[in-house]
Amino acid sequence: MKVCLVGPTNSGKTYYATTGLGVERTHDFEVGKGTTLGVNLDLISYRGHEIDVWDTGSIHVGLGAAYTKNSDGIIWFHDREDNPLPFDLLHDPSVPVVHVWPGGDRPDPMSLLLRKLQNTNIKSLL
Ligand SMILES: Nc1nc2c(ncn2[C@@H]2O[C@H](COP(=O)(O)OP(=O)(O)O)[C@@H](O)[C@H]2O)c(=O)[nH]1
Ligand SMILES: [Mg+2]
Repeated sequence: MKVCLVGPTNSGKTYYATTGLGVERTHDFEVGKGTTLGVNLDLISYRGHEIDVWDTGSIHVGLGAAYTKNSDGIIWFHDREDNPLPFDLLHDPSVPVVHVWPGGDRPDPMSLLLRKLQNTNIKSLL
């Protein structure tokens, strides 16, 4: 399954990908040391799901919107000013999006996304 992290620069995408998921990682991308170039890819095993995490860049966008194609889910990080995304999302409107707002306690966005995906799949079977 493919999950894309999108949002303006410094909204916490790479921080979440590197430290927020609480899973073993296949790579270590540097967080807080400059900006993501294009995209960071990581395959994680998360609560029994194999997930390709696409942590997109927001200054050096590279292929930008094209990274979001064929995502199963999107996690959209917002900053305090709620700056716009660096590129338009190219995703099917039926693909679930979880929004992450700065500060405070929040439920883990990846588990929220998995729950949304499960609900969508159940509905499609009914
Ligand atoms: N303590 C803490 N620092 C964060 C959090 N999210 C982002 N940061 C810090 O904010 C800066 C930018 O985060 P980063 O993940 O690189 O932003 P990106 O541009 O969206 O990938 C880094 O210095 C992070 O350490 C968070 O939830 N908690
Ligand atoms: Mg980044």
